[in-house]
Amino acid sequence: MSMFCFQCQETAKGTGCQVRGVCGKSEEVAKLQDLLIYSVKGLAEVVVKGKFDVKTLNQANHETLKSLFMTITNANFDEDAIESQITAVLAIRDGLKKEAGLSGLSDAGNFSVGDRVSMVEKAAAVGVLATENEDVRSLREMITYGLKGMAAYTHHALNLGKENFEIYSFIYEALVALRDNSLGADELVALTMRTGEFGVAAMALLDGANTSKYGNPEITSVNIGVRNKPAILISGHDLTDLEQLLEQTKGSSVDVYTHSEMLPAHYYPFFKKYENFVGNYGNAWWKQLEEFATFNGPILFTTNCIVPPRSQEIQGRIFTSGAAGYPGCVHIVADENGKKDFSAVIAMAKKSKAPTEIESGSIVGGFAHEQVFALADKVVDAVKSGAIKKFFVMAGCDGRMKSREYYTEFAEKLPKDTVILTAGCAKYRYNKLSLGDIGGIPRVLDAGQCNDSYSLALIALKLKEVFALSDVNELPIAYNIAWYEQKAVIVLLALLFLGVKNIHLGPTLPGFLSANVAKVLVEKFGIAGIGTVDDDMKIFLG
Ligand code: SF4
Ligand code: SF3
Repeated sequence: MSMFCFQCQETAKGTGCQVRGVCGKSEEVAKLQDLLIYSVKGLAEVVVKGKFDVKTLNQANHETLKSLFMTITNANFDEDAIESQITAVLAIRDGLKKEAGLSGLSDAGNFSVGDRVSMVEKAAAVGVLATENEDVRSLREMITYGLKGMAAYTHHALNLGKENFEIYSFIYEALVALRDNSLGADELVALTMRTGEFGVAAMALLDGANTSKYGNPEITSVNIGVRNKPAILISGHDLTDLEQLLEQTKGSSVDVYTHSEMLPAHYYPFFKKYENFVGNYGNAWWKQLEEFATFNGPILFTTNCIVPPRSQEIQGRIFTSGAAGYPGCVHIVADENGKKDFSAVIAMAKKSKAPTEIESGSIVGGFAHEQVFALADKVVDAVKSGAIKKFFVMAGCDGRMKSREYYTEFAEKLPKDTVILTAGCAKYRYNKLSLGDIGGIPRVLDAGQCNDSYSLALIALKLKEVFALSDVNELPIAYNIAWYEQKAVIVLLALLFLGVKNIHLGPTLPGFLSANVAKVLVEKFGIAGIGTVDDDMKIFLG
């Protein structure tokens, strides 16, 4: 076995990628990512043992977030970038260690590496399989993946100048706990719940950061066709990158289209003032190989999900920023004030052909918490009159497995008196179907990106209040969630922390769940997988 990774839904055979990632991650990248995680664990040990006040640790806090984020599935495939990040983390660790005069640290707090070869060698001993007990490994990894998702959302909030130091403290504490051999299954289950608690805090922080800067999402019709001008396609989740790109392209001959998880940017009032912000091109991340070929212009990845490009021509049109990276693609770095210079992207766009149209028409979204609260009377009346019988939360991720056709079929077969609440790129499985509306309320309500699952939780809590229920599980809401990468893990843990039970998770249960840990999730939280659409429909509606 040359590598081991089982952090995403597409992991090989459902158990682990051992030679090369199904995602395209090489053995070397996988190992460097393992070492980066080990390095931040060492940094966390120094922060915790040195009793540092996290409010004084800007560099350590921010680089910890970035490190965790870089290892999320499909975010960063660039060995050089990961190697530099390891070096940076170790330098911060050693500086703090010296400042606190710490000694007696574990290997993670002490180790040093030189060149790439020594890093890869070191990584072999510190990866996922370094934890021998299967159940402890399962819990440790579930928490680690939750931390990665939490770090991603916290990093986006940071880009908007918003921080919550309690989240940083928790991340350090959890990273240290992940190497504490005295902690057994019960303590790790408790830590899993606390991870969910801070997941809610991270999503709330990002929601506040986004809405305070860009306004509350509102019902918006988004064009999915094209117009005849050269253009830039922006993908990923970072709205500050979009803002800067729109500022730098406004009044020019270059249009900007969103792709995949950037679609919900159209719902924010702030971005509507840009005349060249014209629509959404394409679908969820996994269709990018074909869609980038017909887009014709440059593509900017602000975060995951990158699919390794098949041709040099397309690779040459891909730019990355933030935690994203791909070897051979230009990475745009922020200056000390967070400013990014996108002139190379814009210059390339000016020389490109306009996008080729692949579809036409529009899709509607923008049903985040405030917009739904504004419609609350209508929604409550529809529930009371029986016009709406049930809500289905179908948030999460999309992916390339054929078994995900289940979600399209499920959406199509749902009775006409049900409403889908969605967020994340999972929506692309049904957001272009004609599912109609119920008294003017569309049957697919898209709250936004995966982090906007927070909105769906707030909507559930609001309905619980309106109907004066004591338990969120008494609501006519069912959860049929699709997952792929680690942001979905933090969304799931957040929902569990909020007390949501009987979540169905598909298209397959995580490979990182050991049989015993899966049993705990089933018994304690009623977690289930998916079956056939017809069988599940009976379970959900029975
Ligand atoms: Fe495999 Fe997923 Fe890990 Fe990629 S991220 S190596 S596909 S488990
Ligand atoms: Fe999608 Fe990658 Fe998860 Fe933010 S873009 S939801 S998979």
